[in-house]
Amino acid sequence: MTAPKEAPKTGAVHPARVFSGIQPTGNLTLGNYLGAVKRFVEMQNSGIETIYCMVDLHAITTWQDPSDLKRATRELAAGFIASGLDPKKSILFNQSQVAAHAELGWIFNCVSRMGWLNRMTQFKDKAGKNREAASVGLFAYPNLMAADILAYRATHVPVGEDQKQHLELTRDIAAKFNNDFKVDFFPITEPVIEGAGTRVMSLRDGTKKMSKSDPSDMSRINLTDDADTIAKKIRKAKTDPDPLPDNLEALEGRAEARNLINIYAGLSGDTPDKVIADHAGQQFGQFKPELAELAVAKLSPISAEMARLMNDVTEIDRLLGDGADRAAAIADPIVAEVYDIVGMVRSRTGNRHTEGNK
Ligand code: AQP
Repeated sequence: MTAPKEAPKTGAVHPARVFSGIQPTGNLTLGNYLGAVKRFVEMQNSGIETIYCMVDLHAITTWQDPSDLKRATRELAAGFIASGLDPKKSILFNQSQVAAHAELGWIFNCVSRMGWLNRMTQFKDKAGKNREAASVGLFAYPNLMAADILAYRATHVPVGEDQKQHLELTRDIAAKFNNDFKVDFFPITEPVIEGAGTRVMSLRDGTKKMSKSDPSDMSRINLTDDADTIAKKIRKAKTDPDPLPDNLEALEGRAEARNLINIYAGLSGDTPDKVIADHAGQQFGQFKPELAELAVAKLSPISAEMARLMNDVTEIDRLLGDGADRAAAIADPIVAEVYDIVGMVRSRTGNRHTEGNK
């Protein structure tokens, strides 16, 4: 992609800054990798300022065992670095170490509207039938996500297709804040949803997104899977008996087949059009081993590097602490200004937000 130079217009010019996050709720999946992490790396390498976060405060909107959460956070950091994120080029940290996220999240709880949150399909999906038992945090999740992004006045957010609605809400919150307080403070953030991997589907059901928390491990490829497991999951992936056609239109109604073509394209860097043209006429018995070989070639070095990094969690914690210091240095003054705009008196000696007081 070409590096964006500045944010979409709000009046004020905001320099381009990229923010995105992933929940440490289990193993990174191929969906997270193709839809998000691979894009994170491309944006980092295009020279824009990039900030990437393990959103542990988001993770606890559904139950997480505390020791599993710590391990998953460190493993996610290892997955980021093994996939090509460089802690010297990007700011990498876990959300709870930077208080500005929770602080701005509260402000946005007071800006955002119940009616807006009621329309969020992710809440409906995740809360299921028993909405009364869902945490308040799960309902307010998109407000905290808006805070994650806007605490850095980030202008561009690379995500998978499933996060589009939440990003629209982030734009609505930014616009309402600017309007309510008669300021031109927050940029109207641009989602970056590009490429073949923006919606990777379950290997067991081509109409459901591949997800870390799917009860079936066979539904997803984890970045920690070994070569045999990856090959087995692809071999057993649900498909249909027909051969591959020579164009994408002819895959209409064949969700599982379309998903495997997209995965191949995401991993190879080719377009789905080229992948289908190259494999036209093949049965899945032929196509699946080729896909498995490609997936193992791309993912095995990542899983090996993750395992190596996980041997030294002290170093991972050090990197996260360093990233959090750098993140706080950007976010704290922004949240200080927000508090001032909103009308909070900040007079405590040593208060990290006092500088923003006018
Ligand atoms: N299947 C997917 N295809 C493309 N992109 C995906 N992403 C997630 N699944 C797919 C993208 O990964 C980023 C991080 O997602 P997240 O962990 O914050 O939450 P999620 O979207 O809810 O991901 P999961 O895997 O489904 O997690 P759980 O199971 O914990 O809810 C986002 O950019 C997302 O678009």
